Parts: sequence; structure tokens; C-alpha cells
Amino acid sequence: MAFDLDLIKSVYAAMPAKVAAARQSLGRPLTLTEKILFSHLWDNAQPQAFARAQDYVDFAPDRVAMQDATAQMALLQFMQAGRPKVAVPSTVHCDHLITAKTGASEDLTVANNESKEVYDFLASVSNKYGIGFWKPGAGIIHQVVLENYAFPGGMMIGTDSHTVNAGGLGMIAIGVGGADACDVMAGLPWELKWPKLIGIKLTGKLNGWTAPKDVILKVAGLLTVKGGTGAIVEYFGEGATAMSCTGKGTICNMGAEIGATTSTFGYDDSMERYLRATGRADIADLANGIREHLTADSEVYANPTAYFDEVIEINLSELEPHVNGPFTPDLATPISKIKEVAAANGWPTKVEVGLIGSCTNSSYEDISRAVSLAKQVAAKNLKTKAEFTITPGSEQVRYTIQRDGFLEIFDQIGAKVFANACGPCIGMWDRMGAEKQEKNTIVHSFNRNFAKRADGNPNTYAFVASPELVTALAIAGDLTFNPITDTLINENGEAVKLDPPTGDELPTKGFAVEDPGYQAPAADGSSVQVAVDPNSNRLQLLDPFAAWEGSDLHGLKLLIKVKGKCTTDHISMAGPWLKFRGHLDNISNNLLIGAINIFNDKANEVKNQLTGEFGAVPAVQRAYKAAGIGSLVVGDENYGEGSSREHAAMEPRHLGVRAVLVKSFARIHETNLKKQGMLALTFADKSDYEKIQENDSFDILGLTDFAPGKSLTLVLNHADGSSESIVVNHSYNEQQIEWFKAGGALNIIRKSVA
Ligand code: MIC
Ligand code: SF4
Repeated sequence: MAFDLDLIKSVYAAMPAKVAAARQSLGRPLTLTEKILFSHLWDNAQPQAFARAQDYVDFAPDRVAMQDATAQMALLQFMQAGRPKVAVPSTVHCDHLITAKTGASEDLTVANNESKEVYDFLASVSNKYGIGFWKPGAGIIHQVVLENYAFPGGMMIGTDSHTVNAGGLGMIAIGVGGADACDVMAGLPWELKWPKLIGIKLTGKLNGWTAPKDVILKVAGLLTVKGGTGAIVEYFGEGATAMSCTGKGTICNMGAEIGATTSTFGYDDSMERYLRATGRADIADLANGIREHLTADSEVYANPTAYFDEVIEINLSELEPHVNGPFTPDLATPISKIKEVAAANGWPTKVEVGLIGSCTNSSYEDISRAVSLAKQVAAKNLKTKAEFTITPGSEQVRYTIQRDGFLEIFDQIGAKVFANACGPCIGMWDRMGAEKQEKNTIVHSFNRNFAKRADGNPNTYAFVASPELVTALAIAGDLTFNPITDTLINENGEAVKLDPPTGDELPTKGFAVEDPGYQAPAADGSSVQVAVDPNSNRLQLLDPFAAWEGSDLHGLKLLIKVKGKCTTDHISMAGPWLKFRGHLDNISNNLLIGAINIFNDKANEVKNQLTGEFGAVPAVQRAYKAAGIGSLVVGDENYGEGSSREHAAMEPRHLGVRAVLVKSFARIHETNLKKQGMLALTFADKSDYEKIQENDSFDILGLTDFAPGKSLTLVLNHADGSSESIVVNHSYNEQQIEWFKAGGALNIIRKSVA
């Protein structure tokens, strides 16, 4: 039975009229993205031709999803909003805090002990405020959402950048910081800059070794980690409809890696099949009733350049399997080139571990195709050269693949099955020997491969590929093995080839599960108590941030001028630090410890201008805070790419950083900074980045008439006594300026209930 069916019925009942009104107002056919956005305008506002990449628009998302590592902060904020219950259906999923070590059941027991306090907190807050709770072991948020909550034409937000996964089921699903989720749960509108639209036409058909993952690996190579910024990507064409729903989910999931706001596909038979297979025939029937509104108008796909800002065409019949990496998901190498590229770059080619699963690639289809390769190991008398691990996406998938004998086949190749959780994908991997920091290669079917992400070792070269290719590379133990052309030498000394993978889109015997791990909230949670121990080192109630002092800012010190790539993993590392996600002061001790200081090329070593000595970034910032001095962080392009974790914005805020000045921002991080009352600024002239010196102090002028579209001035006071001014831009609208003035958006909600 589907959850929240009434909600879906009411969305579908209103959609035809809303789509018609939007079409009439714009006077042209509509893309699917526009249909969904226009039918979710806040307060049923009248549709109008919003300017793409310019106008901020208020929306009313249908639902909210949160995972444990971000839910803690989101719910600590929500608790201060003074609301008795969430205003829209919301769920919490416990998936990020389970360390992968020995195997699913032991690892889960350890996590249940280690994180008991956090799980109890999340369970009781969920119970109190009417939030559905998915226990540890139930699965990874995005897989559970796809199986249970996503619906074609819906709009949701989630406190995780890969919320976009639900685009595989025709949603507009967007990753946000916890403060945004808090607004929506409190019954307030959610604002987003009206997006640009990128259309990707998929022609031909996937075949042989090529998988849906290769589509997004290719797109990442074309668009890079920032090419999708400010855009929604809509896929269409015969190649799209021929692909499974979960394959579409994979493509949308990894759309986060090109910086896209989200990605989506029009409703089709594959989605209908998936809805029926996952016990939601009622939604499929409803969707069939308004089918034409759940995809773009036909004129759009017939003539896409007239409707999209950018159109890309990919012929799936010719697409090659790809291997992306190391250290960034957009460094795309087709498998036929991997030998020469690896040699030219000196990448270690021996594959130590192959890891499949994660929220990106853990569908029944993915696992069944990987299994078709694992089977060949015994059949062809091969030996798997690398270690191999599997993290199923949900208990439903795990239970079904066990029933169907897949886990047994993986077991025969020595595979380890980890808990249905993020595990190695987020650094929750107790990998033996990682502390030795040896140069080594791993291949995985996850979505991100930033330095240190999986095992904390900066010398681990992580490559991303489809689960099929990961399995083949693990069997070969060689990154440069091209299964399309190369042979392997088996135990009899014979050269054998692997047959291309085959699999089932959906289980022929249907999905099955004994305990999916869901806990419904109390009908009336008013008497539920939520306790936070004041001595806890895992949880800390939030104190409001101070409001703006009403004047320009003077005498800020440079905390760090970051060199090159600075993802949220660099700003607020995950892995061992995940345990402090509910304790702002403790987690602040990881502030920017992964970022490279341009002046000495080192991580976590910056000059304390008060003493002239060098120290760790958090320690130096705490020294400035103790002295009552504000500071500035300077960064490069696409600063804050990757995760939605608002800790990357709350930590600098908590420790007294006043502004972050960069060449460009990733969307979610920029919004998170604004929400927390920080100044998120960009260089008007990017070459001014070069002018920032290690001993500079700064003044930010123009704040007393801070206004949308009006630049501010940054004065650089150099150590030799000279000074110069540069122009800095911002993208704050009126409302966001109010957040800045109040010291953070939450202070405004709090005031409204006081
Ligand atoms: C990630 O993949 O980096 C995470 C961990 O899922 C994050 C969320 C987080 O930092 O908690 C994300 O993608 O938003
Ligand atoms: Fe979890 Fe990795 Fe997916 Fe993030 S990308 S939700 S860490 S599995």
C-alpha cells in the first residue's frame, strides 16, 4: 500500500488545471520540469513567465526526507520553530552512521550501541512531530524513498544532495540544507531560483556492457562538476523510455555531481512497472489517468532547442562504459582509453577493492547484472583478484536478492555484504591498513570519489563505474582491463572472456521483505518527551546566533585562502566526524581541515595573525573568536560542491567567520550560508583572488544599505600598510537580506512564534 495516497490524489486532481493555466500564461508548450514547478507554486500563485536563473520563486513541496546525519541538525532547528507537528509528510532514515567492517549484522549491532543516543533522539522527535521513522538497517534514504514515497509529477526536498534520485520516478526532488527542510516542515514556503533547463536526448539503446551509470558518467565528463549549476536536467527520447526506472534513478542521482539542481524523466511504462512491483499499483493507476501531464508536451521533445537553454544528445547504442576519477567524478575515461590514460597519469592500476551498491546503484537490476558476472568466476574457473563488497540500498532489495540466491553467488567470490546503509560511500569504512596511507586503487559504483572520502586515505585513488564494470574490474584486479576486448587467464592457464552482463529489471517472483524497518509516528505526539542530555558529546541544543550589529564589518582577519577544489568534504569532513553531526561545537573542530592553504600548500595549517604562529584551522579560528575578531574565508570555483550538509555553513558561523568570498559557489552551500546568517560573496573580477595576501585584514563596506543586485566593497588592508578596494557581488534577495540581518533564518521563524 502506498503512503500518503490522499496527498498524491490531491496533487493529481489539481495538476491538469494548473498545467493548462501555465501553458496559457506562457503561451507555449511546456517541459515536464515546468509542469511540475508550476503545479507546486506556493499558495496556488498565478503562473507567470519567471526569468530563468534570476527570479526567486516560492514553492510548496509535497514532502520532506531527511537522513540521520543531517536530520539531527534539521530537527534541532525544527524543535525551535514552535510547531506541534510537521506541515507536510516527512521521513527520517537512519543510514549514514553505520560503520562497514565485518559484515551487515555485526556492524548493525555495533552502530545500534554506538549511536543509540542519536537514534533514540531521532526516533522520539519523529514520534512527537508526526515524522515517519526508518530504523538503522532499513536502507539508504534515496532507495527507500524511490521504493515508497516518490511519485511521478511530485515535488520533494530532502536534506541530502542525492535526494535528486527520485527524478527516476518522474519527480522534481531537490537536495537542501536542514534549515530549508525546517521551513517546509514548519509550513512555510520554500524558495528556489527559477532554474535554467538542460535537455538531454537519449537516442539508441543501451546494450552489452553499457549501463545507465555510463550515461551520467559521460554527462559528468561533458558538463563537469559545475556545468549543471542552476539548472534542472530533463532526459527524454527513445533511449530514456527503454531504460528501467531504477536506471533512471541512477542517472538522476549522480546529477548532483554536475551541480544540477535536479534531474528528471517523464512518466513512462518503466515507471508504471516499478510502481506496480513495489506495491503501488494505486499510484500507477492514478498516474495513468493524467499521463499527458506527467511528461513534456510533445512539441518540446520534437523541437527541444526551442525550449531548453542547452540540449545534449547521447546515442546509447554507441555509448561506451566509462571509468571516472580519480578524486573527482567528472574526470571521464571511456574503457577503451583507460590503459593509455592510466599509464600517462601514473595511476596505480592494481585494483584492491571493488565496491558495489550505495544509494546510486543498488537496485535489483544492478545486483542481478553484477551477479551474472560473479557467476562466471566459477563457470570459467577464474579467481577474483580484488576484494569485493556489496552495500544493498534497502532491506527490501537485500531480502529479495537473498531469496533469489544472489548473495550466495557473491559469497562464492569471497564478497562481503555490508549493512543496508551508506558505509564506505561516506567514509564509514573501517578498512584495514588505510592508516598506512599507501597509494592504491579502488573502484566503486558510488557517486563521489573526492580525496579521502571512502577510507580517509589521501592516497586511495577511487574510480567510479557501473556495478557491472566494477565487478569485472574486481574479478580482473586490474583497472585497465577492458572486458569488451580483453581476456583473463583462468586457473587452468586458459585465456577466457567474460560474457556481457545480463539481468532482470525487476524480480520475476516479485519483491519480498519481512521487516522493512519502518516505524509510524504517534497519532498525537504532544505528550512525547524529547530529551537531550546537556553533557552529551553527540547532541547539543542550539543557541540562536547573534543578529547583525547594524554596521559595516571592520578588521576581519584572513582565516584561510583555499587553493583549488574545496568540497563540503574539505569544509566539514564526514567519516569519523559524522558522530558529531548533532553537536555543533564538537563538529566545529573539523572546520576546513581538509582544505589546502594556498600559502603553504598544506591542509589544516594556517597563520594565526595574532601570534604569527601556524595552527590548525579550527584552533586559529577559535583564537579569533576568543579575541572577538571576525574572519574571512577565501575560496576558488564551485566552493562547497558535493553535500547538502549545513554543518559546512553552521561551523564557520558558530566559530565567528563572517564572510566567505569565492570565485563561485555550489548552489546548496551558498543557500546554507545565507540561511545561517553568513555573508556569501563572490569576486566581481575573479582575478582579484590573486590580490588576497596571507597577512591581510578586511573591511566589508556597504552593508548598511545591503540590497538585492547591489555590490559590496571589500577593502584589503595589507601588512605593509597599503590598502586596496575590490568589488564583491552577492545574490541575496530581500528575504535573504532579512536572514542576514536577523542573524539567521531561524531567528525569524522563532520570532514569529514567540
Ligand atoms: C554525501 O553523499 O556526501 C552525503 C553524506 O550523503 C551528504 C549528506 C551529508 O553530508 O550528511 C549529501 O550528499 O548531501
Ligand atoms: Fe549515502 Fe553515499 Fe548516497 Fe550520500 S551518496 S546518501 S553517503 S550512499
